[in-house]
Order: sequence, then C-alpha cells, then structure tokens
Amino acid sequence: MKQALEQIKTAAVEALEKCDNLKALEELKVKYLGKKGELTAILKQMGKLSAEERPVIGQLANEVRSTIEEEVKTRTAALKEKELEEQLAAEKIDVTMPGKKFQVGKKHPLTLVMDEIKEIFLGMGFDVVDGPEVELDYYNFEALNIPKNHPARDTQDTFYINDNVVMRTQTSPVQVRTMEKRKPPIRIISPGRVYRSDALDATHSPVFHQIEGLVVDKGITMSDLKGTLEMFVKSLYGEDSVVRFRPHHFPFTEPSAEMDVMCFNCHGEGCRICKGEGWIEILGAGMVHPKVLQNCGIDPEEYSGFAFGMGLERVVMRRFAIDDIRMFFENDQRFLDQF
Ligand code: 2NL
Repeated sequence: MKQALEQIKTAAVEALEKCDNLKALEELKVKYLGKKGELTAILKQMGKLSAEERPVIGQLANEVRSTIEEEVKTRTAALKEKELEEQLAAEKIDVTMPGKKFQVGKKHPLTLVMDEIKEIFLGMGFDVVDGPEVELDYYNFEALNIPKNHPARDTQDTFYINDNVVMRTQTSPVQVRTMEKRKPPIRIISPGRVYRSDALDATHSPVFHQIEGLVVDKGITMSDLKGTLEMFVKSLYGEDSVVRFRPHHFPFTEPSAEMDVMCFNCHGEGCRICKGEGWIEILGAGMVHPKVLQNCGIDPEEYSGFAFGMGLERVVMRRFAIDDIRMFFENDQRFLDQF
C-alpha cells in the first residue's frame, strides 16, 4: 500500500508538471484527489490494515495528499498567469495603426429640399402627415371629384393594381383621409412618393415626389391661399421673390389657379431657364371644391378651405442645375456625393 501511495504521488506530480492548461489541470485534480479518485480508493482499503500499520500509512497518505494539493495550487497559479499573458498578447491594440476610413452617407438632394419645405410649413403651423402609396380608387379619384370618365384616370396615366386599387397619382388621398378623421381647423402638408404610368426620359419619371397642402377652417378665403403661398415662396427662394397667379382648372378646386415665380435668372426678361417666359410655374392651387368637403364629411356651408400641390423634382433640378430627372433614381455615388 505504501508503494501504491508513492506511485500515485510520483505519477501525479509528473502529470501535473506536464499539464499545460487549466481544463486538463482540473481533470487531473479530480483523477487524483476527487471522491472517486485514486487516493480515495487507497484510503478506502485502510480497514484491512493492522493497528500498527494504520497510523503509518495514514500519515503517508496525508503527506501524499498535501504534496499533490500543493502542486495543483502552484500549477493553477502558473497556468492562470500564462493564460492571462496569452489573452493580453492576443488583444493587444497598436494605437499607432491608421484608422479604418468610415464612409458617411449624405442626404439625397430630394430629401434635402423636401426637409427644407417641410420646415417652412412647420414654421407656419402646418402638420406633416403621410399615408399609403397603394391607394383605393375612391381616395385617389372619386372623393376628389374626378369623375369616372376623366382623362387623368386613363390607364395611360395610372398604375392599376385592380379595379378598385391604384398606385396613388398624387398625395391628395392623404388629405382626404385626414379630413375624414379630424375636425377643422386643419392645416396639413402631405409630402411623398407618387406614381404615373409615364415613359422614363430626361424630364419624366414614373415615380416622383409631390407636396400637397390643405387648410380648412371657418372663413378661409382666396387671400389666405395667396398670402400663405407667397410667404412660402419667399422663404424658399428669398424675400425679393415675385409671384403671380393665373386662372386654371382642377376638378377638386373651384376657383383654381397656377402660381408662377418670376425667373431668378432673367427677372422677367425671358431666358433659357424660363424658356423665354420670364416666369416659372411652381404649383397649382385653389379653393377646395364644396363637393370634396362634403365627400369628407365637412359641411361646405360652415367651412371653406384652400389646397395646393407641387412637384418636388422640378424644384430640386432648378436649384442644383440638374438636367436629367433620371439622376435622382440611379443611386450613382458620384452624383449623390455632390450635395
Ligand atoms: C398640381 C396641382 C393641386 C390640390 C392639388 C387638393 C387636395 C384636396 C382637395 C383639393 Cl384633398 N385639392 N389638392 C389642389 C390644387 C392643385 O395640385 O399641379 N400638382 C402638381
């Protein structure tokens, strides 16, 4: 038994010295010192010994146990130190290395100007609202007094999903939905993406952006329309801007008008930018048709309102001298980086 104990000690010390990681060390600890370990197995046989042998073997067994325990302690400390050093070496950072260049995106030119326009109307007390791009025929046309035989409904202009569902051709449906939900006073703009079945060329895109606006309250008149839109244009193009209104026709407004701003380039003389007109058309507007108010549950005897609509792309193209609408939708980094 004495010999067996000596053997365990030698084997254990040797194995521990060779051991090079904490996991293996733990296994060795169990193997030699554990409840089902080799040393315990020997001690279980102590009962067979004589009264003289027992204390001698007992003392030796204790010596062997403490020798192994000491060695386990020493090796644990050494291996922990080694693993820490390895971890530190692996995680070392060279702070003198050049950094990775981080590509920061920019706002798209359409977003840039759209944000500016939203900001102007927010400053005048308008809310910004949005709604679905896939819209019911009712909200896109019917509620807006665009009759079934109106040319704007032609399949040439509208993407039909089915008989009752279209890709919205303007953002007015958002305003119709808002009138159904809210009671006047209403002051909103509805910016967003709209769709027309046009062939793509330098000046036409089947996807483009519109900003519509709507004010409904008691006693709203054409002078509110003119004052608000003139103030808008002066905020966007500068205090010295000059505007004019021309009569027009829309099915959803009566009376209707188009608003021009005097050409910033030739100041009314006529040049290449305004195509010799001296004026640049920027939006359509009018007093909301009584039938439209009625369709939305608003009594036209009690309330009146004005509405307007403008395309975003043409405003942005003039601002940045962009001559092809397709540039907006090509996602060419060289184009987008310029704004
Ligand atoms: C244009 C003209 C316009 C409206 C849009 C509108 C909306 C409602 C009721 C009445 Cl809910 N009108 N919108 C009114 C006049 C003109 O857009 O040339 N857009 C590009």
